[in-house]
Amino acid sequence: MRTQVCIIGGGPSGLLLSQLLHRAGIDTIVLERRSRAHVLGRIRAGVLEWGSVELLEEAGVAQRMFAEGKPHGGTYLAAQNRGFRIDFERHTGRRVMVFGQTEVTAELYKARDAMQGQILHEVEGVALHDLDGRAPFVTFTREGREERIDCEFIAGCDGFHGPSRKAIPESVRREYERVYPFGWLGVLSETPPVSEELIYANHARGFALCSMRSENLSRYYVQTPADADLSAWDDDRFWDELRRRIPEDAADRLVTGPSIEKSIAQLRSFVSEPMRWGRLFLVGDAAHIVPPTGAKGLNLAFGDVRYLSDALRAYYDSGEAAGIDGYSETALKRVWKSERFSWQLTTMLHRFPEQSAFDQRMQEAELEYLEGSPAAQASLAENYVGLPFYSRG
Ligand code: RFL
Ligand code: PHB
Repeated sequence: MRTQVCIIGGGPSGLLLSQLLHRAGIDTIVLERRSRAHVLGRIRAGVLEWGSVELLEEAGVAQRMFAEGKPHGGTYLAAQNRGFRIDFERHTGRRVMVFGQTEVTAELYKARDAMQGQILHEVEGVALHDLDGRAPFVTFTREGREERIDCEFIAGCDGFHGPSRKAIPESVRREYERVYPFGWLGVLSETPPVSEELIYANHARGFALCSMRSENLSRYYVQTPADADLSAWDDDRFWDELRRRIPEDAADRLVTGPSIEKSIAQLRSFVSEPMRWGRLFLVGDAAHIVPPTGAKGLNLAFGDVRYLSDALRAYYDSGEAAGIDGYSETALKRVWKSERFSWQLTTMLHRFPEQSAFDQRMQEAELEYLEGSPAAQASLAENYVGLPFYSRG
């Protein structure tokens, strides 16, 4: 097989890149290790920056998002039962869109199918070759047969555990990492959300988050120790714990019900540099991970997709290579700013096992400062709704 851009990974990054390139007349093949049902069964992100919304619009997959998604003009932060609101619209003139990653991915699959996009599922043993030459290729096994795709570029959209990042020689790669000493236990339930907007709660028992997918689908999280055992968390224990950590008025309103999904995610900050090596470009979670506290992971991934699709379009339209040559540097600037924001919000809102009395006071002071300072609120809002693309800073 032959294509212009071979895309490894059929998650949101790989599918969106494939869709945008296809609309620009650039041929792609997507290789995905899992079945489509498995990819669509993963419950992940819920909040899209407006820049992500616009990119999905440009890709022609925004119709259902605009019909069913909910724009949010602010969010609540709470500490020890007291809450205050950060008004995104007042501080930035912008909003975010609450619409699940699962739905975004489903819409992307539909659009790729409608355009006869090639997505090969359940491929095994994907390996990348000759990345530093002019003729890279990818090998893999499908239905027991060895196959090969020759291409001009490879986009590594294969998430944190995929093979693409590791195909960059260790002598070239630099990795930066912080693993947090806790995880998030997430529950999805067919119940009305407790609040119209999200609630991020700092509490002595640990962080909690109230989010949602629709009028009758809620997504809640509580901080757990890093080694927490999912089987020890039945629904009753989860709801009890959540109720204790959120402001009393919200706890009184909370409607509980059976969980329809429950999982634990470890929290991590991670960046691998560079994001380009030869003819390979890393995109999304393959290159960087943020803790979910700032709702940045999927949005950062889509930011990479925007930079890379612009760069490849310019290259194929007019031979202009500045975009692809500068991809890593341009993308990393925005990545590090989102890493900073996600780390800072995580540090401000979670209980750390080794937290000293001093650390505790710092957290309280930071939250009080935020509550009282329009400048601090504007800064949080600016980061939460999404930093600009192609800015000079
Ligand atoms: P993905 O989604 O991991 O997709 C990678 C795909 O590559 C496939 N793959 C392979 N394919 C072929 N060969 C191989 N050897 C392969 N190895 C892997 C995988 O099967 C998969 O289909 O990465 P991508 O596309 O870069 O997308 C990134 C996002 O999924 C991720 O950043 C977000 O989900 C993070 N995230 C959030 N981001 C937000 O912007 N807002 C949020 O509110 C938000 N909440 C979250 C989150 C992530 C969470 N978890 C579980 C980590 C909440 C949670 C709980
Ligand atoms: C979610 O709805 O899953 C969600 C929302 C906000 C976050 C993280 C996750 O910061």
